[in-house]
Amino acid sequence: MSTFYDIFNGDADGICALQQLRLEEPRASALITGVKRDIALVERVDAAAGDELTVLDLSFKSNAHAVLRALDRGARCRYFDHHHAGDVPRHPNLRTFIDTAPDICTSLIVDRYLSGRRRIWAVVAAFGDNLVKSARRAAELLQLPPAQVDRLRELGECINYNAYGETVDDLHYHPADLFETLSQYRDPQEFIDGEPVFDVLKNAYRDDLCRAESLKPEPQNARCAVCILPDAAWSRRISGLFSNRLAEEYPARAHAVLVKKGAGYVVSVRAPVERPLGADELCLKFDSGGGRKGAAGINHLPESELGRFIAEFQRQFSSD
Ligand SMILES: [Mn+2]
Repeated sequence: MSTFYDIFNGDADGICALQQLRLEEPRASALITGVKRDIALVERVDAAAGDELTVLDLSFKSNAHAVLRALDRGARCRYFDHHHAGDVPRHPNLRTFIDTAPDICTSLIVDRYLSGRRRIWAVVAAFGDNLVKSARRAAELLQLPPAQVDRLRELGECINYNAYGETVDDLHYHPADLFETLSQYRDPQEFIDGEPVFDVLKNAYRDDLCRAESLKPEPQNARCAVCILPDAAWSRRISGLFSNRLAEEYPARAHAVLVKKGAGYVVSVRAPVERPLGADELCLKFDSGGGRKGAAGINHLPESELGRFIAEFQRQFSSD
């Protein structure tokens, strides 16, 4: 007997994309998902001939090897995504729907695939992926009243928030469980109005953010701020969203958010929004550092390197 596998990112975009598909094509399937940063998920599937894999919101590049292995064994695969894909091979059993345009998320790709039949979930997802303009454009096509659009935004942000953490133990809900709960609702408004899980996420998101905001950034001037969060699940859940908030609130300032981990820190650096340069340059000065010009990180900064990091951070962003 063949098995259906739904393999999806645990964030709002992955979950809502699957919601759209399964409302249109209901089927019992094995759910393979994880925290947002777990993107090599296809390798967890032990596919056999006749199995069907649906992959959502996971970079093809990070899963190419596992997809090819499944295809070699005689499985079929449908692949929807918006991240950098690398080389996508041609194979009679592989259908890909990949669009890396910056204003597109996976749920909007699925929306196209379904000719807009479950578009309201794509609105939720696009807000979750912080594609505010795209979300509003999709909402306009549905002629939704502004107050409802605001609620869909909050829902998208809460589902997205739930996916942040180092492992699923940090999360409030395993993304597979969250999908199962969501899948009982055809209309997101009913989930918002009647589902206790939504209130849990909304309150937890607010609490985590309050905790982070109560910690004063440490060495600070007009150009840069460092914030150190403790070794705790709430820190790991909120650090990314907290960094985004700081960046939006202080667009002229660079931010480093450090989360304590064992004998060191996990570091994320955001260059000033107004001048998104140099974050990669800074992080590459440290072992396990890397990233892009505007946003970069260091996987493990030993405690003994903290002083050097702060000095380099200030040097990077304090000069003209
Ligand atoms: Mn996405």
